[in-house]
Amino acid sequence: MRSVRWTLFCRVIDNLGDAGVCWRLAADLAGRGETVQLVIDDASPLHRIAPRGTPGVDVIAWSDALDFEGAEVVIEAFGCNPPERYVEQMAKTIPPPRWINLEYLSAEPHAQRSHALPSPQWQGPGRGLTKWFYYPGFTAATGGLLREPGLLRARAAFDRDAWLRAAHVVRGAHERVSVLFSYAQPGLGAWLSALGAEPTLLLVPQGPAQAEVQAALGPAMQSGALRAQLLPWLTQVDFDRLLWSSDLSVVRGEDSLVRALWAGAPFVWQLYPQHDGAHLRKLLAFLARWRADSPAAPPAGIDAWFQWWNGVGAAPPALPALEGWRDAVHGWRDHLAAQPDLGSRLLGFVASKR
Ligand code: TRH
Repeated sequence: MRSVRWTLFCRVIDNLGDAGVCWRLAADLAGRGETVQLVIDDASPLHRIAPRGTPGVDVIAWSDALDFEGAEVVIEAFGCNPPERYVEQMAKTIPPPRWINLEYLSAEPHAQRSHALPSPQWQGPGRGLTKWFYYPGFTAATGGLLREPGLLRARAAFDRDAWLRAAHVVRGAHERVSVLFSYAQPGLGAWLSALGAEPTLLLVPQGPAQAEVQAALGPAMQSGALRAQLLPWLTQVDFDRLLWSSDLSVVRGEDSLVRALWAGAPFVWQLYPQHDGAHLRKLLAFLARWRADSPAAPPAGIDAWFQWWNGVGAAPPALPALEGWRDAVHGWRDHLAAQPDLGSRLLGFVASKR
């Protein structure tokens, strides 16, 4: 089949997630034989999470003087507004490219309502074009979740101890592994004490949690039966494997959330905090979707645990048993894995708009 030429625009607003999602999508499409140009205004996150790039993806610096060079599909990530001159050139091209606005992942009802809606451009540089809303999501009525072909097979065949050894991590025979990829957490010390009730190796990827863990544990980097190890930058591929190695993870933005789901181990999601509380509405919608769709219900105590990680309540609640938690993650993961992934749905969507 002929490959489609895609141009994907990305602006880095904060953290790693904007670049992380765009890179994952670009690499996923390229892995399926597509040709992708990723136009990004700040490539520094990519130097950390994808330093060697991947065949089929060209990374290009964002410039207002960029020319439209005949891409068949133009994606702007998170309403980032491609340069005016570029959009003007898109509008003058016959046939014009298909233009898609890739939105943030959410389980809230608006994602289902707005997915795949057209936004005809009556004015501005793109006058005459139609921009399509594309909402990732957890149901068949949305754009789905990024899941590269073969990901779950690789997950099932994964050898955790071999990967940990190669990453210079030595796990004690009876230690469980926990991963902490979080924003600030004022109650972190209490959480570390709760985890330290059992032998635990806490692995902390790059981010603000590293300084917090160091401050809470001191130079010994231990609390009870917990010991912590800070990690260097990992490629996105290895970041997945880190989550596959974990018995209990804390993840933060939308991209690591999806990867924690595919990892299939108990996890907590700390959302990017917003002053108007929008993150809590988003969290509740996520928990409700999980409860509705997983054949094994999340155990009692899960909601309180997720809420505590998102600023609700002073002391951390009791840690729910990991077995039931794992079953509930597996149940939802299998339900989600039975649906087509985002890349497949996007290819179908684009083909239907030809
Ligand atoms: O970095 P994030 O906190 O991004 C967030 C979200 O995107 C959110 O929507 C946005 O509003 C906010 O930023 C400003 O978390 P997220 O989405 O999980 O992205 C992290 C990415 O970084 C993910 O692709 C994994 C990658 N990563 C690596 O590949 N290697 C590493 O060593 C680390 C620490 C991260």
